[in-house]
Amino acid sequence: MIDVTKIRKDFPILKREVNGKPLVYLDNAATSQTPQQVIDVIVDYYSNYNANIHRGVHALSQEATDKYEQARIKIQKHFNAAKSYEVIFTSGTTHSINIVANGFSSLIKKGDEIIVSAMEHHSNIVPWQMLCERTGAILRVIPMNLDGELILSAYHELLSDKTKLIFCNHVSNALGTVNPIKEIIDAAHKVGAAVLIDGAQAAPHIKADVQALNADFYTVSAHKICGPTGAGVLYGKEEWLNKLPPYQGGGEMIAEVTFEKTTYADLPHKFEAGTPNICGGIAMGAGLDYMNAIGFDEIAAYEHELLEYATEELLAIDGLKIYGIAKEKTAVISFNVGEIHPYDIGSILDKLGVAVRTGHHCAQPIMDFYKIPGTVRASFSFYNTKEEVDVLVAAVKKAKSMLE
Ligand code: C6P
Repeated sequence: MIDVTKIRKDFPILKREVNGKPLVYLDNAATSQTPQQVIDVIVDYYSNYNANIHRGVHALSQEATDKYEQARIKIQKHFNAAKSYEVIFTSGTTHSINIVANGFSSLIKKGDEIIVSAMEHHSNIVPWQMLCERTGAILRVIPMNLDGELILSAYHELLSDKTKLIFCNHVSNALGTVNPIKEIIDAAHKVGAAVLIDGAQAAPHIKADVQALNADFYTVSAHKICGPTGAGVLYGKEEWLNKLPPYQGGGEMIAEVTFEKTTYADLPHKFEAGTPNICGGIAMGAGLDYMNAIGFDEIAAYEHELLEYATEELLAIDGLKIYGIAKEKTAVISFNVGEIHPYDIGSILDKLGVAVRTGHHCAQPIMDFYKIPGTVRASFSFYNTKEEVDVLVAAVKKAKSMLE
């Protein structure tokens, strides 16, 4: 059982007010808040051992290198990667996906097919469209139904020996749908295609096991799992990471450089050119430590309770429609009230201290599918409470009465 009162004391930001009202932070799908334990790790890094890594023989550099590599191992263990060098530090999911999309330029040819799902974030659409433009490959889309679930029979029909790559999020950021990625991966492997799972929205709620899933690539952003912005990882199976060329050239990713020829460093350094976000990587490990100490099963159970409660309370509001009612969902509620523009509701909610995201959520194809300009998205975390749901519901009612 989660002790939410105790947990909330770990998050200094939750004590602040916004527009004279206590902050009710329900924009966790955009970025999670940071517990003091992670803030302390960041302060400790800059106060005590800030140095460049893998380069110096001096004590600070050694210490920073050790902590950074320990964080890599923590992340490896959390996602059950077989090898620590299958975990590549990046600046986040967008960077991770672009490493793979660019790498596949040399492995994809004209007429090959790439499949994405209809409910992807732009980060998991645009890099593949760019890859198709470069190579002449064809992009196919797994359709979804009105409940916000992928139509798997259509996916199976799309698969053929032309299919080379599949891209699908584990959890949709705009709808909260948990996709059946194991089935998607297994079917892709039967036709010899590789699969990248965008885990950005799953990582805060589900402890993914990349070996059990048999994912070829899995991407994560630190800032959604109690860590800092500008950090994240790309997990890739060793065989795939060895096949892909480096994404960026520069320091630290080389074995040997001459003007005639450069050879590349082994994994993971081949994909980690330049000075990385050292503190960010270490703090990402601390964020996972914090969440693991609470327990992912406990987090999922508690957030499910919040989801059920909030869904019931919001649906009691006349004219409120929820987009995304999949059987498997994380605690994300995307909604509109009558014809009121989501931005107008979001602005009034903000005046009442309630932080939600409004708009297309970087997933315009989903909004086009529902023929709406956007939604109001309330996304919950393990530090939210039922009392905060009540504040949200009262605020939506007030917004409705003012705008209708
Ligand atoms: N979604 C949201 O409000 P970055 O920005 O690289 O850390 O993550 C991009 C990204 C990729 N995939 C999914 C499924 C995502 O949800 C996100 C980020 C945030 O929904 C900010 S746009």
